[in-house]
Amino acid sequence: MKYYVLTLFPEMIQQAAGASILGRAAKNGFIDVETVNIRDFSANRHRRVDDYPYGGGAGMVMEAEPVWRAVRSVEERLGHRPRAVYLTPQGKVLNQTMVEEFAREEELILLCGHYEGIDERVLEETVTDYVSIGDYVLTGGELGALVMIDAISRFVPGVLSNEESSQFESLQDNLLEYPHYTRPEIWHDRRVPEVLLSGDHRKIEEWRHEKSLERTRQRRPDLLRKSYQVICVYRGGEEAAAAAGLLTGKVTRYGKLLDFNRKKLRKQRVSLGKQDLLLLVLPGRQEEEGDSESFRNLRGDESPCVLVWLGEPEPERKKQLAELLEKQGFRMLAEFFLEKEMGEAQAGELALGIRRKLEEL
Ligand code: 6GU
Repeated sequence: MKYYVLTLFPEMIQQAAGASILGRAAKNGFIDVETVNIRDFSANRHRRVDDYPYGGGAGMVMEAEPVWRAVRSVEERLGHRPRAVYLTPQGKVLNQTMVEEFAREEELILLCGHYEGIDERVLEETVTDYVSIGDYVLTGGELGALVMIDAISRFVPGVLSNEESSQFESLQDNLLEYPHYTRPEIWHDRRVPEVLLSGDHRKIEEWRHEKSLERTRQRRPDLLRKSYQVICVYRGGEEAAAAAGLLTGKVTRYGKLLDFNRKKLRKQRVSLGKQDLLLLVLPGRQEEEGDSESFRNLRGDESPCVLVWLGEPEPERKKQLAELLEKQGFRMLAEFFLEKEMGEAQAGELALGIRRKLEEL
């Protein structure tokens, strides 16, 4: 990832981006943070880049021309126009899904304003994204740019070691992380929870999920409305089972996989709630048993539903299944069509697409 940070305070960026994990990542060539000093593009012999606001009022406004020239200098060197983010409290508040989406770019321009802001006209001509890092006001965009660089770089391959990277991200499920413990077993008369010493991995995972939910309820109840338990229902051969497992693991830490090749499962009622997401993975080629028969016992309560087809189904079948699911209480969020074999990268991309859809709810 290559970042171009347009700023009046390049030292501030270079200092922070040169240390710790970001510094190591830059040294090893996984990221590159280049600062572009907007003052170098001043049209003024005093290197001034700000002026009084039309209409009066307090403070100064950054002029359009130096900012425009600075952006153009990057675009001309690259030969294309990368996404250009303006850091501002008026932007969309940064979250993990946005971070992962930005991480898919090759280059990013991060434009830092100062004073009261930047002349609106150059923003209209150059900026593709407006990003805030929270609902408070900073003296400039630099800390916002650094927050973005830090959060995005964690998703650039090679930046984190295996030790540092967590396969499952806190916040991936819009849940807070469960509590952690290390030795000693007793400290200040406080014991490590018994279950963590049991060696029973299923029980441990269950306990952690419980604790995550409890903690989120206590500390960030606002997140729970955006948190979904993923129930992945699949039918079909090995490709379907593999795709379902891979995809579910990328969308959520705490998913449930239901193998609907098993007749017993198809016969019993499976009910989903409002905070459950149905992820239905199906081969495009029809099974002997029709969809209406296979899925008639699936019930939703306005539950969101994502269909993943492995291979293109008949249009008529697609329509009928969508109708059936809506009738049984599901809201169709999205439909995806894949080749038979799903790879890591494709699963990751699809998982991000699904989480983005969930966030739009
Ligand atoms: Cl990204 N910039 C500034 N100047 N203030 C902010 C911000 C960014 N995010 C929250 N407040």
